[in-house]
Amino acid sequence: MPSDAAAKPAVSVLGLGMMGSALASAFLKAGHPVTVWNRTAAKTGPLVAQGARPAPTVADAVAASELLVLCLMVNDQVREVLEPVADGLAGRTVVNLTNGTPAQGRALAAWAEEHGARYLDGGIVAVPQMIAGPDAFVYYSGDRDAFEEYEETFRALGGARFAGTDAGLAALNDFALLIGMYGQNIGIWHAFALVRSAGIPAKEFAEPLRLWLEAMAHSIPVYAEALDSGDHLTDVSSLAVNEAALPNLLNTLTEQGITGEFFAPVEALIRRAVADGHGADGLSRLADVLTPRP
Ligand code: FVH
Repeated sequence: MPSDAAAKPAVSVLGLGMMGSALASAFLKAGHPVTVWNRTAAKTGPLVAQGARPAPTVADAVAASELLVLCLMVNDQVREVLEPVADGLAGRTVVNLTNGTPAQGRALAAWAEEHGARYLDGGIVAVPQMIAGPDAFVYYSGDRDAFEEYEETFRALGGARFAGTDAGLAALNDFALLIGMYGQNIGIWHAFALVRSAGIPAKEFAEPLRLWLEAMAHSIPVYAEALDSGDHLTDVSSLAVNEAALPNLLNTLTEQGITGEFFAPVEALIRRAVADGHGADGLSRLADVLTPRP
């Protein structure tokens, strides 16, 4: 342990699943005194071997550190776990890195503040193996003073991004990234299903797919500029040309025995945008079709 360990804030990590264990381990490696609690106590073992102090009860974990980091499966469990020790939360900072909706984050913030605690909701943009590495980052939202006080501590996990004082914003940003990922992944699964239907090994197709998606990722800032300016006119690929091509894409899928149930709504969205007079615009216009304004 580094010699400045005593100077670093103590952290209690509650919830030692795959992610909670990675968080606790990263805090330990950064030299923080770490106390750990988990419903199934056996999971504290590997962290105790790394230098963590086991807390037999939630109350012990809350008493041990002013900074409490929770990483459970869902937010209902956060409330279940903290409710019995609510009186001990005054003066603590609760950082909830459990997956949940923005509304749940706001409700937990209000509840924690009622009990005299500062609250930060978090969205972890990493898998456990990425924690503390260069590509990991976490969104935080809620109490700005708490974020600023512990920002350096949070950097033990990876990048620390403050999303705003509205406690719901960390979850909202996190889900926006996850939605981008799931959308891209579902395209990838269709692509593999299609080549496999023609007997092409997935391995052979992986490289062209990777190259194409990497090239297309360059569109992200172009889309952002169009969305922020409201000018979606394109010299790349119009909605009209996509409207004409999409039936062929759908027919190719179904002719190869692959369901078109994911792409049919995509075709419908494009058709609606063209019918609304946006045929000359680029694909970024679809964000407006998804969120119709009054
Ligand atoms: N793993 C990942 O890649 C993602 C990356 C992004 C963030 N997510 C979120 O992190 C939360 C925890 O995920 P996890 O991967 O650590 O999940 P598990 O390994 O299944 O651990 C779950 C922990 O929750 C505890 N737990 C479950 N139910 C209760 C309860 N009723 N009371 C108290 N604790 C509970 C469980 O305890 P135990 O089963 O070991 O006793 C684990 O500690 C999650 O929100 C992800 O969406 C991870």
